[in-house]
Amino acid sequence: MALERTLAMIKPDAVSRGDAGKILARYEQEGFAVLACKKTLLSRAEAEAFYGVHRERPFFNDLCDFMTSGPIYAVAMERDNAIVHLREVMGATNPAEAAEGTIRALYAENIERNSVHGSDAPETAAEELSFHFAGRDLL
Ligand code: 3AN
Repeated sequence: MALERTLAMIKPDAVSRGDAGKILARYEQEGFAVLACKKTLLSRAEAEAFYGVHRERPFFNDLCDFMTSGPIYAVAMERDNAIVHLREVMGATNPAEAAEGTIRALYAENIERNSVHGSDAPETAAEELSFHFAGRDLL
């Protein structure tokens, strides 16, 4: 499979606990090359736009509160089969269902404070990469 790009985020729970470096190290061990990485604080409007697909879901407001509660890391990464592989390494959305050894099994507190995000398809990866980074940022 050809090289593919995906967008990861390390969420406020993991950043505030000091786990961001450990999660990034895991991604590097998994063969991801980091193309760009920034620590940033999402505005309310940015969080609502990023998670716009979930606007009608009951957890939308809480999710936006959480995602704006502290800094995140946005990370552009590249690997063979990057999108599917990252989702496998992350584990299930609900950490109670996440397979042993996955990031969410290791780090997530609950289904909302679940430590990491990864794009779920090529179209969303392209959108989410350009949400956080300009093309010239990706090295
Ligand atoms: P994933 O992050 O695994 O792709 P999505 O896209 O379904 O999961 O959900 C986006 C984010 O919304 C999740 N990472 C989680 O923080 C939050 N979320 C999803 N489902 C729930 C839920 N039932 N209750 C609270 N928060 C949720």
